[in-house]
Amino acid sequence: MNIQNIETILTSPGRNYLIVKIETDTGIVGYGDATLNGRELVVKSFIDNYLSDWLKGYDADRIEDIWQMIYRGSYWKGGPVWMTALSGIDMALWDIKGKKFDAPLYSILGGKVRDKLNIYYHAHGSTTEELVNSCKNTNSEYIRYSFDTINPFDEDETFYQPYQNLKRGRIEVDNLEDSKKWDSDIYLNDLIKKTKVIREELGDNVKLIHDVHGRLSTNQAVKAAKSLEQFNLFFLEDTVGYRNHNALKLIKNNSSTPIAIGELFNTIHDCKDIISNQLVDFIRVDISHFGGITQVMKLAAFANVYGVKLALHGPSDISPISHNAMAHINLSIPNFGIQEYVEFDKEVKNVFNSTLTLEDQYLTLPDSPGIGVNINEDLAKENDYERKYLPILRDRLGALHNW
Ligand code: KDG
Ligand code: MG
Repeated sequence: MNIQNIETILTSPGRNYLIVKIETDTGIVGYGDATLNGRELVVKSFIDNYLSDWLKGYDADRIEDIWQMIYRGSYWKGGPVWMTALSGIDMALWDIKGKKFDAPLYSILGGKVRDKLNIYYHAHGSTTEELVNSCKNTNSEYIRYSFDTINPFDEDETFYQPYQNLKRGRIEVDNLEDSKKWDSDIYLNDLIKKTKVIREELGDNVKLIHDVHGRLSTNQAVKAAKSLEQFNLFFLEDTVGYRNHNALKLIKNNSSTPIAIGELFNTIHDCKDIISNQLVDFIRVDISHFGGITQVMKLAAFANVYGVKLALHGPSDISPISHNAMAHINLSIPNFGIQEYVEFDKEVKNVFNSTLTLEDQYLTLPDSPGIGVNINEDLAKENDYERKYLPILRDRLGALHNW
């Protein structure tokens, strides 16, 4: 079963997604997700200009060998562009393998160890009242809350926090120069106050999650984890920048707040030390930037040795193909923690016809073969790419800040 053709389809049904399509000489076709938010054209060019011709004629069954060829077979490797391209190809090959054996991916990965998956819901508000209402409106057990903070010294200025739903999660700017303002001290005070109110208003049993987005200094992050300890979070995400592993040591030594990190990691080497040193409780890599199904399965096995659970990154800026692939993994590994999930808009669902179902706060998958997403290619091609970026952040004096 040889690879006959590899092509990319860049589509924008409300936001940009890059699909990898692999055709084989048996007629079986597989689809993968190679979307890198705001840098889609670079990944597309890497696949179209380098990887596609290289892999034509290769045996599509040899997924591990192809993975090693793209990663180890090249002197230059790693990084988000490289690993997103590799992830897209890897997913498409697993889709082909499932279709070849007429089996759902979870069955090929070892079979189900659970029947369904729980997810967390996103709540957001600018004022405390809006935020509490948004949390209540989720009607769910697991809530990831985020909020905008009004600058107390200038009420016309708001410090924005990103959150996930298709509209708001969409990258908002057309120009790389466009920036948003940020102040970590003011945000940190607001975080502690708002968390207290949410816990009081929603009671002891809801599981609360907050994403700091790496926007705090080490000392501020320690203070956040310590101060929030009394509110019993399910986890606190990305307290500090992604390579600051020593800071995680300080955070862990100073509080029992569960810690999550991982969406910016690209290989197992980025996180092996924090896992083996027990500096993280939930590892949340992004399947489409971390080497696809092949590498996430290896990470899951490694993390399981240390009792670390998976809470994979599941924003709306990766496509339903990634969400389906993650569900297959989560159904078949012992150390599933929780899944981040968003309901996609109708426009997206029309292009990506997915078998993943959300019902009563749980995700389930039927036993259809492969990853389980059919692409309406004609519709995908009608939705032209729109150039958009994530905004950059500047502090109140104008200096660049971690996003
Ligand atoms: O493109 C950036 C988003 O994927 C990111 O802001 C989402 O941090 C995120 C999360 O945890 O979903
Ligand atoms: Mg995050």
